[in-house]
Amino acid sequence: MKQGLFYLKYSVVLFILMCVALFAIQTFANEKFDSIVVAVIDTGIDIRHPSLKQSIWINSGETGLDEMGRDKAHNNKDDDGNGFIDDVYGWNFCDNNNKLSDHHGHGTHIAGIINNQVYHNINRTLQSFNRDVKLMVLKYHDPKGCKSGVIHSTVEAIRYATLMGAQIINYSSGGMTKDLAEENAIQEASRKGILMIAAAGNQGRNIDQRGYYPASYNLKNIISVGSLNSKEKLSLYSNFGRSRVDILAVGEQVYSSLPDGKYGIMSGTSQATAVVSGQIAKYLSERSDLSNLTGQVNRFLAMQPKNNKLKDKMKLGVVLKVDNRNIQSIQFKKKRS
Ligand SMILES: [Ca+2]
Ligand SMILES: [Ca+2]
Repeated sequence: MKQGLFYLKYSVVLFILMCVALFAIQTFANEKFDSIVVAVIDTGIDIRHPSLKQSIWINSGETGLDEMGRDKAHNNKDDDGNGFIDDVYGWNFCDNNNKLSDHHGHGTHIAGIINNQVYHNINRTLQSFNRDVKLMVLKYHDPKGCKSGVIHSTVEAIRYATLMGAQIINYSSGGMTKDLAEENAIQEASRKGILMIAAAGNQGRNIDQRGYYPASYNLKNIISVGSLNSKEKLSLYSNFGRSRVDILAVGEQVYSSLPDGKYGIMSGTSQATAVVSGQIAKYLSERSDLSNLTGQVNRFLAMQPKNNKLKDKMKLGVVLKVDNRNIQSIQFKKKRS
């Protein structure tokens, strides 16, 4: 009888423990972590592109209804007091408004590559965390012309990304001009733990000898990216440098989205940069703790396969391998370079 009572008690305790464990697993699985936000400083993005529209960042301070019942997104008011009126998806620093159309194609292509790394490589397990990756649209350049200069727009865009809490800034551009305001803005982003993934440039030269900015600023949050072809050889156009280029990734003949719902191929260190941003965003989306982003990303970079033939071309001796498709080379004509 006593033994029977013991087993009954034992079973009840076991049952309770199992319920607690199941509840914990369920809670863990359903927990929604904050999104990883990648600020794409570029020529704008086609935010209605079928492959991108689900991934565009939304400023929650500019959505919903205001006290007069108007939609905050279109009420011509700075509802969140960040200094920008109706900045729902980002900001156009080229013309200082909220119109984000991409008249070049470069920004939409870059956004698609980042998005592809995240959503085409999904392999979620119970250990994975439930984070989205969102793209903040920051337009700094337009082939039709801008009211603001390229560097000024870039600096303002970096400050916006820092203010609005992006974790990663993708900057698929650059030039020979060093700029103190730009360096300070990236340093401020670094103090907030924000990473800056920047293109090493497309002049086919050694940037250890003469810099390419922002890739070449000596700041710990910058990851500068050169380009490889599908055979894991340095692209002819890619800049390189044992101390100033951190990593190489496939940047040739990359297939991605283009404005008006189209798709196409472009090549450049711009594309390689987007591959790295996307891969890092994916890695961070699977982490529960986002403190010390630089440390986490260094661990991620150390995990990448080595290629000794390329060790004179970059600092970290690592290569990110991704799928590469199709043929064609379109170089982005950058005003800065
Ligand atoms: Ca605002
Ligand atoms: Ca508003």
